Amino acid sequence: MQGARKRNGLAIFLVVLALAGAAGRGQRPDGAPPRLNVLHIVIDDLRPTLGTYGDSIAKTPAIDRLAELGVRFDRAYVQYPICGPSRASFLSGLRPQTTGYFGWEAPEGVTLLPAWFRKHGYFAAEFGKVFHYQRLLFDDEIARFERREGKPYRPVFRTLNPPGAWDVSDICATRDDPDGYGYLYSGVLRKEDPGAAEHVVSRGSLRPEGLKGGWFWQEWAETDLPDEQTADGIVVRRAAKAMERAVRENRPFYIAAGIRRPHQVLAAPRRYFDLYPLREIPAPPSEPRDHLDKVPPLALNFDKSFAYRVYSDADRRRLWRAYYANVSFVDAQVAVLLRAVDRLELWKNTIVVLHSDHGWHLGEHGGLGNKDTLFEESTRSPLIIAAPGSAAGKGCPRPVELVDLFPTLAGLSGLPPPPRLDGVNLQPLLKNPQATVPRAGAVSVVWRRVEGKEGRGFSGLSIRLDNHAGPARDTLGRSIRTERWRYTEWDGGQQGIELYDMTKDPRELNNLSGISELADVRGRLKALLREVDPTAADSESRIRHFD
Ligand SMILES: [Ca+2]
Repeated sequence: MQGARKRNGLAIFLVVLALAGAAGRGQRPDGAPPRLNVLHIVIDDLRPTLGTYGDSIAKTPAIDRLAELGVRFDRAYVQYPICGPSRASFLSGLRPQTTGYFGWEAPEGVTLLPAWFRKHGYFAAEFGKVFHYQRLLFDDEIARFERREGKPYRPVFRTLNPPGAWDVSDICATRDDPDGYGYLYSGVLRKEDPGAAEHVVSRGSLRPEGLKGGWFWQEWAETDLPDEQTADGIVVRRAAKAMERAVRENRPFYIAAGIRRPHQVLAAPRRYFDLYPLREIPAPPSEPRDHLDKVPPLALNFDKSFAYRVYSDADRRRLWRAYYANVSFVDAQVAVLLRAVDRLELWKNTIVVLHSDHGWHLGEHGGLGNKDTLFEESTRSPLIIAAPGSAAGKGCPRPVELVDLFPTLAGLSGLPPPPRLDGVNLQPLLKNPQATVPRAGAVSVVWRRVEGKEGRGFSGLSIRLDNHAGPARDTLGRSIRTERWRYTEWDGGQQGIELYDMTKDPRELNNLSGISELADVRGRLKALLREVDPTAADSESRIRHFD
């Protein structure tokens, strides 16, 4: 009897174990197919300077390989070309102007992508910069304490995730991180970072005269660090280990790896700089200098009077070289993740998605640096999605938005969408990249404050306005990109309109908004902007939490 009871107990235990295993692999009781894992690779400030996007100089074999395994979206746009609001948007599936939230922390009262997967039984983990994080600055209590104690200063970071969004949230850059080198996340390789400084073998910077603040200050550094001792190298290796763990534990996973480069400082191991001899970096293409005459002042992130005074062509070639070097470094870190997917044989049941949080200016339009404009260089992101059953090695010409990621990843994984989302499910485009989607344009916005005869953006630099703006108020620039056109309104059009024919003028050098023959096109795009972004009809946009 006792033996039978034992055997029965063992049988029950084995059945429970089997059921638990089935549930753990994401198999649902209704016999639906197992849920797919998600590997979400978020790169910081990466414009599509990638081989697969047609850049003949970039050496990016890993990302090119990913594109061969999935669909490359050739017209993917961010909803806000600044880290914090962009990430808050694609991780909530809502536009900043829907939530009224344009800051660094997650919007309140919304469903977040990792939390949604977690709620549906997934193991959700982030490594590196996925949500934005906050550096506790020099006057932080800990830093003050360390300085008082004579200890070396190392920046302390904390994630701005809401509690409970992830099972594991490891930004790989904490003061006590056992692997160290997290401080290379620092915006600047400060003298106070002795560990960073001693690994820098060469450095350079561009500091434009007359432009205060760090907005146009471009800095790069060649280091002697092996990849695995860089912050991004640590991020991807920990993410790979987390995938291993989830597989071992039979849990479907949503794992996000946030790679910090090519964000400033453009610090990467020297061998990546060696891939790009300066003599092989071409001079940037010239621009008609008068093209800015037709550009509204708020479209730039500096005053027009600075145009063509910021960087020389020689400066820009050095900057491009550093950017390319960092892109190849990033590519090598992506390779670590893809090798883990190979090794764990995960391609059959895993979605791999890669994109940036926005683009980056490298001196276009009279010397723009950074982001925070509505031009193509700032708003366009690479986006590659490789999912089981998706088309492989195809490019998709349809305009899509990062806010589409939430419904797409949920749909691919067999999860219901949360009740409130702004994006559309891109699954039809993954099957057939030439299919049509429910909307025909991608919308991006930026904030500007206007006061008196001046405007300001994130950079804080004063912009003289053509039209007197009156009392201080917050406004938005809103831009819609279709396959052929880009149409942009500043302050509902009061501060100017732009219209570019992107097929004939991909560098946006000829603003056609004043051409009367195109009045119909302009009117159609104005209506389409309001259709995709209903808040555009409301000139008094809700703008909260900006500081
Ligand atoms: Ca960024």
